[in-house]
Amino acid sequence: MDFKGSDTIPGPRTEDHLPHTAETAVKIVIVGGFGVGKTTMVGSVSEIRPLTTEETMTQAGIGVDDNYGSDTKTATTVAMDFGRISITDRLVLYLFGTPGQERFWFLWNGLFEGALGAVVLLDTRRLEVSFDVIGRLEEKGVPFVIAVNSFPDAPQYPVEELRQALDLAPDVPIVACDARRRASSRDVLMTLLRFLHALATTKTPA
Ligand SMILES: Nc1nc2c(ncn2[C@@H]2O[C@H](COP(=O)(O)OP(=O)(O)O)[C@@H](O)[C@H]2O)c(=O)[nH]1
Ligand SMILES: [Mg+2]
Repeated sequence: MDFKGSDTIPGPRTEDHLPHTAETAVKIVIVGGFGVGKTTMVGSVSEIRPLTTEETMTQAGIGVDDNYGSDTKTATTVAMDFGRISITDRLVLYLFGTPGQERFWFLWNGLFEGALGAVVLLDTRRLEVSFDVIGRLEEKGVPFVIAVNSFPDAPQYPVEELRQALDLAPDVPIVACDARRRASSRDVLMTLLRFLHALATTKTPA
């Protein structure tokens, strides 16, 4: 696969059908703690109307779901988000947003089945909500990139400080993003694809 031709990315599609030229479908998971922007990212970047399973937070979720910094959030994803984006006419990404809450971790095994890579969304006001998620990905051997979401009052750390705080390998890409913007979300996915491409290239014996 060659992702260098990213300047030829087609504009947003509105139709639901795949181009007949689509040859490669890649599964990508979007993960992170509660309220970091997973549903927002899948929604902003998807060319099909995203499937989202949201449920109004009930009394039962109070004290269980850590919703610090997301006081205005009244719905939480209980199953997952699903979307699709065509990178080129030939390459299609299927996006699976997965719940960060610990009580939904039983879903993770199936969700990582066949996943080529992951995006970990980060809210720098609550770094700790993504620690476990990152540990899980490392355990499962799923390559990932870190996307730091631009929440207005979130502290800004130098990249290397973040890398240290999250105990990340030196090659894991860390990028800033605004999950509400399609172009920004797509940039994150392109960063992941380039990273996967680089990994595949270095792992293949010459
Ligand atoms: N300022 C800002 N707000 C965001 C961004 N991404 C998501 N949000 C907001 O954060 C809240 C939680 O986002 P959501 O996608 O539901 O989080 P999820 O629990 O990870 O699915 C929503 O009110 C979003 O509008 C971002 O990049 N910047
Ligand atoms: Mg959600």
